[in-house]
Amino acid sequence: MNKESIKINPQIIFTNGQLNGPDVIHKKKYLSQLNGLFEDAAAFKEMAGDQIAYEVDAWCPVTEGTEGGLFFGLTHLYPGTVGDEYFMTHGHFHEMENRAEYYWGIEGEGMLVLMDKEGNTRGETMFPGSLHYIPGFTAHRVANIGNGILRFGACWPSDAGHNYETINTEGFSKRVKKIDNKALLV
Ligand code: M6P
Ligand code: ZN
Repeated sequence: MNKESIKINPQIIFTNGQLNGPDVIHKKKYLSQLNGLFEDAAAFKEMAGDQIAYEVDAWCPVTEGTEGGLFFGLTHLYPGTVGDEYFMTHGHFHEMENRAEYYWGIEGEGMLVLMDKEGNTRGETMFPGSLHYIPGFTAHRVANIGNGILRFGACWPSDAGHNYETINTEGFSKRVKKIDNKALLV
């Protein structure tokens, strides 16, 4: 085998749940980028917008939009609340609405919030090793309901795309809140 035919693959670091490699992209989501998503706007305004809410390491081995390919991501969601609502990912439907996705828990405690097109919302608890099938036509968001960082993996079709607009305008019909020190979907 000649040198050119040997490829350096990304590496999952099992000790800290990160993904490394020359083709891995690292994205930071600042709290300020989640403006308008939390219920308690006053509490949100009081918080430092330049704090990082979550980070995503992603490997996209084919061009975005390619039919038949797969993307892989690891998300690191920091703990915290805005008012009584847990830190969460933005959440999205897929642009190609019928596309499904897998999530799985790696570290920490989370709540996966799933909402169908009729606005019916349900939750699944995430923990190290939990596996979640997100069907098509289903918006998905994750809240960190623990005291430490929440890390989870994701695998989705390369032509799925992200539709954030519907969430910006309509949101999810339920929120993950800390009530009497317990996480509830309300
Ligand atoms: C997972 C995948 C990604 C997504 C990321 C953050 O890693 O679903 O596609 O971008 O979580 O979620 P969001 O895009 O909703 O902020
Ligand atoms: Zn998705």
